[in-house]
Amino acid sequence: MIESVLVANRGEIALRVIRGARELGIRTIAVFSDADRDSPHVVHADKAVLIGPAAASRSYLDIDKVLEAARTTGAVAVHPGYGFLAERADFARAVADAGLVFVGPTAETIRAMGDKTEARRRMADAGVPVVPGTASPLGSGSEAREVASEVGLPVVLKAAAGGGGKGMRVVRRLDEVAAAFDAAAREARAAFGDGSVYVERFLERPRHIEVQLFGDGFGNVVHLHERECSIQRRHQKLIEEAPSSLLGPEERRAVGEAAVRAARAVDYIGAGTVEFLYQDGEFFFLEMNTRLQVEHPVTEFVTGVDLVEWQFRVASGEAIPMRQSEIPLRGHAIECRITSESPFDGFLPATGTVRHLAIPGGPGVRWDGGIGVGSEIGLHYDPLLGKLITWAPDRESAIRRMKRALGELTIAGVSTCAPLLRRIVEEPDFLAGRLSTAYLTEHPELFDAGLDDASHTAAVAAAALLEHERRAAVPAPRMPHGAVRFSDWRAGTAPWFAPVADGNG
Ligand code: MV4
Repeated sequence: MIESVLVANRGEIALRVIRGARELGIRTIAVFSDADRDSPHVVHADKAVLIGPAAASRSYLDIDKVLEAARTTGAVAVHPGYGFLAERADFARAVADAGLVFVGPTAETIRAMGDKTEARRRMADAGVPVVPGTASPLGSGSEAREVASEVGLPVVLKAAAGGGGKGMRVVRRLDEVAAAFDAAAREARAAFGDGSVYVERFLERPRHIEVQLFGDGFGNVVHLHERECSIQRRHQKLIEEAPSSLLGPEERRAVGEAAVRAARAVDYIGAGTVEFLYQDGEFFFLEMNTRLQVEHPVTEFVTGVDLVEWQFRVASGEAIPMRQSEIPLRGHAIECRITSESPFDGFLPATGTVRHLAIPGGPGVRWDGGIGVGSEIGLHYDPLLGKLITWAPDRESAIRRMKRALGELTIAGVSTCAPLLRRIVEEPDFLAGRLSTAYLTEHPELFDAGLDDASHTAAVAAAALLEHERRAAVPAPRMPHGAVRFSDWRAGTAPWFAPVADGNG
């Protein structure tokens, strides 16, 4: 087993990786920016190195600073987490060139899968179904038009260097294809420094299915079943689950086998994910992500596998400890991403200091967070504060458990998307599993600020506490604000009106 690891990340994923490493007896080294001096990932690591100012470009994205920290601390491995440098082939190469172990696939695999047209070619060659479209970047607007008339409208133009929905352009009329191609190429050059654009047939209401993969470099490649991530907003996932409620055993086997073929085609080592679009009984390869994903805990819940442990084992030269047939699929898991965004205010990024934190617990509940009381939430980094994950024997009970857990969650001091999540887990289409990537745009009513929105809750709570203090002439007990609903409120009946002396505070 590797002796030490530098975790080149921050927030909840840095903490998740540090926890996994510590369980294996691996010495952990955190890196941090000026903005993260007191962050949980810094506190939990054996050692922490300040690598620069708050701006990510001068700290978490600075390859030289990260490698320098690895050198001065004697780290033997580097775990990139997700985001930041995780899918930068030049970083994986630099880590290897410095004589360190990169906990992830080879630089060549990362490079090949980062080029979305090369990925399509490699997958098609390996017999993995891809969305009908071009196998290489388009040369001109008129070529784009020709391809569009062959594959049929609507089509989508995508940046070859993009991914994750960045720079996508849907075109519904043949006479608009050429102009859209020019605009997409310009945008791609500005965003990625590479203007290559390709075309695919556009699927209108697909579901997003992704398969968790693992390879070990000894010829063993397994999948750990699928996740469904159909509840997204502007390509940001909000809720993920495992397994998908729409696949039968036969389709599950087929999509798993296709993902394994995909991984074998690129000699995949470590944890990876193949994304598919599923529509009308057919699935198509979309992208391959060469990292551990945000939503990996739902897979851990239903398989019982610790994916970070497997990453460290494989990076240490061990084989995958299970055969395909031994990987369980048990029950159902759901993950809600808790972000510092105001859902009823156009998802405006929210800032503030975390003043109070109540973390849900109990059977089948997991919290992967990266904040503590006193954490200052700014605008320098991704708004993900933490993830709430629940498991139960079936989907319905996992959702019931999520409802209960969301009710226990309080993050005071910064607005979060939790109030929207509380609505989704009660919405009939979500409960029935009627999901698609268009779910949120098809449910605008979820975004109506209603009587139970955050500011009403806060106002009612404040009024109730003031009244309590006035009547009782004792300090008011703390109260989980997630439990307060305007519509439930009755003077004198809520639990926080019980006398403090009874121990109900
Ligand atoms: C598509 C598509 C429909 N047809 N490609 C968005 C994220 C990026 N990974 C690819 N995306 C899509 N590609 C074709 N040919 C629809 C989407 C898409 C989507 C995909 C997954 C999850 C949510 C989505 C939301 C809107 C669009």
